[in-house]
Amino acid sequence: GSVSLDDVPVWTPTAGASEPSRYQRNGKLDQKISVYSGDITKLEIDAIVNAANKSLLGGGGVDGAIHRAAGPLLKKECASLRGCETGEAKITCGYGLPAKYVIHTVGPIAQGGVSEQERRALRSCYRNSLLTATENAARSVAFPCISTGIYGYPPEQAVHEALAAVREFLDAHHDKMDRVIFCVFLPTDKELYLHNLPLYFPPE
Ligand code: AR6
Repeated sequence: GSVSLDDVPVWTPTAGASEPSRYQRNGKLDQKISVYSGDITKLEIDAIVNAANKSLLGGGGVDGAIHRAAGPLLKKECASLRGCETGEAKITCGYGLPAKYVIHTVGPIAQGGVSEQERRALRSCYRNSLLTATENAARSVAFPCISTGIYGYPPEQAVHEALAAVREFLDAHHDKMDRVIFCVFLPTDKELYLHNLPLYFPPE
């Protein structure tokens, strides 16, 4: 079955402590971030992000899982989009998914170390996906760990681009976004996110 966001706990910098705390944003309290371990195709959410390739016509990894779960109409709409550049994002309906929309973004391919251009491109994937969401009134978004599978971007570097981009976006467009879910698939990614979140969302 699918997973309601009501059942996805909000992350706090003091998880496990008796008093729930919230990270500070311009002196105000905030609770919008979650780390969710599992299959992104199961989430009942406004938008899931797809780690696609430039063709937008499907592939392996999370892209393959999303296309399988959404059904053939997704590929049909994707074909009409005529591809997507690295670092950019395009939106479609969710079709058979419990998510209303799919935001397709194309991460950089990392080969033998990460260049500054690749780092910027990965950051842009997160920023442009969130911008595309808000342009379509999507107020809850789930991200996979873009580029860290088939595209070979080191997960321990990618996590910083993901967290910095989301923090920056929430600071600038706070009123337009309610929830951002980092959907991790590997236990090692869960550890990386939980370890690094307090750097970007420090406790009050
Ligand atoms: N839910 C959430 N995360 C998942 C799922 C899932 N169902 N399945 C895999 N992951 P990847 P990339 C994780 O390779 O590196 C495709 O062929 C996975 O463990 O899917 O950006 C595209 O068409 C990893 O942490 O994406 C492109 O050609 C993360 O998703 C290329 O792969 C991303 O791994 C894109 O490569």
